[in-house]
Amino acid sequence: MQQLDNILKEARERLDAITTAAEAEEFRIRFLGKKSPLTEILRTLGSLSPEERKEVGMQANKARKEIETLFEEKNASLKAAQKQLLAQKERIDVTEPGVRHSLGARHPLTVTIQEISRIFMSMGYQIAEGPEVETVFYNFDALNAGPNHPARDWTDTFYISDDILLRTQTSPVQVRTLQAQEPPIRVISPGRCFRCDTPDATHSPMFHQIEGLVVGEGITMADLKGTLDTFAKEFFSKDAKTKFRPHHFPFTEPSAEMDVSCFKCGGKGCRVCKGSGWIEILGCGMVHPNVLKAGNLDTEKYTGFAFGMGVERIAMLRYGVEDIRLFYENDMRFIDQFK
Ligand code: 2NL
Repeated sequence: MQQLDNILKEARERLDAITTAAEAEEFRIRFLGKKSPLTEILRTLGSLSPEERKEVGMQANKARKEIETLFEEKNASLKAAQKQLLAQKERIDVTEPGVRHSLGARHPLTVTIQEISRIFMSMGYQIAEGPEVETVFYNFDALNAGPNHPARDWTDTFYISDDILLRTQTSPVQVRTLQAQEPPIRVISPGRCFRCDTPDATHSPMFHQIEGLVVGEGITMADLKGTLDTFAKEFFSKDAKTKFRPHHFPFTEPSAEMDVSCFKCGGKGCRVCKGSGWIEILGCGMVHPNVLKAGNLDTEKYTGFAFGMGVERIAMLRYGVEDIRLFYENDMRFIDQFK
């Protein structure tokens, strides 16, 4: 009986001190488990006299009930406390202001490409795209660049192997179009190009071009001039004037460069046009018969014109960007200005 009293007393004290589920489990094993002192006492009941057995048995069961009840109460209060803690920890303040995400902006090169594309699409052109990793055939041979043409030099071109390279212009896309489609053909090909240039304010080893190609029966230089003059008036201003200067490209004959009257000063001469009143915008010409042949076309039946312009150059002129490298830094303070 004294032992039972001691067990009860100890159990009460221990229960009071319990603060965690692990401690509670430890308690359960120690005071209510198979090897608890209480179980031990119940097991020795057989060695007692019938009166003692009755008395001790009753008291032992009473003690066990009390410990069980106290234990369950403790467990319940532990659970409640834990729930409270969790609720506190995971509390959400629905009145707290949200996190503002800043809106991105289209990149100025994307804006320029989309605007130029839109103008030509409105004239019935289709957009053609092609691989940036090209063959020497599509990048040079098919474009009438002779075997010793300086553009082929490995110091100017990123070669991947003897006959694979990073395209130096988007013309290979146009050659592929010539092979794949029957005239009449009207396509523009915007895309990335690569040349071995040391970066500076006006050079980047990766840059963008838009080329255009028109092939059909009876296409003349007058079509070229009318188309590109219309483009200049749409893109720069309806008052823009154009002029064509003779030039040389291997893939066109005759070839020309087109200047547009300065959109800043209107032709009087300023810093943008370096005092001349004119700004060089693109290169163009009548497609060389050798290029048409590379596209398996009958040069007696078909003629065409082509042009190419540098997207960075046009975007720099238009937005007054003084260093080409700004386009590639992805600094939102720069890009946000074109929203
Ligand atoms: C420039 C000059 C040019 C072409 C690109 C071309 C394409 C084919 C056939 C003939 Cl498939 N020509 N492209 C023609 C003339 C000029 O680009 O200064 N680009 C930045």
